[in-house]
Amino acid sequence: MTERAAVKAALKTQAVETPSWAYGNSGTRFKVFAQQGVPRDPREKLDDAAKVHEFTGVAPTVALHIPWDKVDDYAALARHAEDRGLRLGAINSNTFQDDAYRLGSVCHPDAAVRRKAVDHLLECVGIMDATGSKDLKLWFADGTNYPGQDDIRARQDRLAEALAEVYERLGDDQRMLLEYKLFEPAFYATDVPDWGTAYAHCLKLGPKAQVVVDTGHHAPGTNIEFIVATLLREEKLGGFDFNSRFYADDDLMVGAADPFQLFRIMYEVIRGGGLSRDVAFMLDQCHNVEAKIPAIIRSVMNVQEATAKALLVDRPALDEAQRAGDVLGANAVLMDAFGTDVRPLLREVREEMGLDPDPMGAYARSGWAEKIVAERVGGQQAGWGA
Ligand code: LRH
Ligand code: MN
Repeated sequence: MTERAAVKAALKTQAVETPSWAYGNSGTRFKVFAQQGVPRDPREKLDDAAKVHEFTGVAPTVALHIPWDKVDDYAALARHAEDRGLRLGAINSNTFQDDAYRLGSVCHPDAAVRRKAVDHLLECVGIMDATGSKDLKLWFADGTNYPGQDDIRARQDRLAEALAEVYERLGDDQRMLLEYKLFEPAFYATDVPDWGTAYAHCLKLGPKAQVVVDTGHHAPGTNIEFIVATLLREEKLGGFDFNSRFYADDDLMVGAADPFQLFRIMYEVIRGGGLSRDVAFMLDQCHNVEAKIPAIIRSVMNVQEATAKALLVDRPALDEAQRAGDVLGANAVLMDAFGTDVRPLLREVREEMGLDPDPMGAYARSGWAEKIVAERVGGQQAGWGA
């Protein structure tokens, strides 16, 4: 198989998971701007996600967030997805929106509050049983705002105890993905602030516990691809929450703020064997001012472009230059790949997949945007409900 054919084959099997909450209204503490045609329930979110998959061909699963996507019958929701060529993906817990969680959830000083939080996490595993999902994604807003507010070590003990109870409940083919975040909403100490803390807890728990790298959750200047390379080497990279940012957890379209960083990350994924391993490529974004479905289509295309460029890195030339200590030569090999216009290659891939080579244009021509604005009148638009 020629290199080009191998690259195209890899791109055809790529799978990007889209987040249900990105189809709903979102914003900042200043304003959540409602948009016409936004889904009112999880089924309509899946209907929109099906359009992303229809036009990109590589977005076959949708992550849910509980309780934002709470329904009476999760098996029926899974069937709704299947009827539209989709599967339900990661189940995201939410222990950050109840008044009880002011001082934390699984790390809260009060055992009754910790019990409430763990019961929610166990409920999410029950939902995974019903939807057939295998990933439980855990992000904790837990932390403190002032030195002395609580005992940093005691909170880690509480976290470990909660995670261990949930770990025991996981089925054989299920896993937990622990997501870290440097700060926000906590502004002094976050209980899972960095990859090291997440990794340490996952190591103690066992093979079904892995780390999620949300690209918006690091201090400015962090070399995220180094973290990716290290977690892959440790076989503890469970997945990504892809987005991009200029400043903090901006949750902008992946690849929009820093396409070179996304390329470097995908290069380390490929170098570390992550494309053929059980690494979940999920989007975690908020489309506060832009049209949501086209933004998600564009985001999937950005992941495809970064992946294609990374797959085109001339590895033998790079290995040789690196071994020879040829600094500029080695850097040039990577920059050549990054500088390659892969859009013609991706158009070919889409045509060979029986898709329109221009997903954005195809979506615009589909009339779906006008259809949902006309039909989705009344009812409560979906959002974070914060
Ligand atoms: C936290 C986070 C987490 C989700 C939420 C939607 O910032 O990245 O992954 O639960 O966003
Ligand atoms: Mn995230």
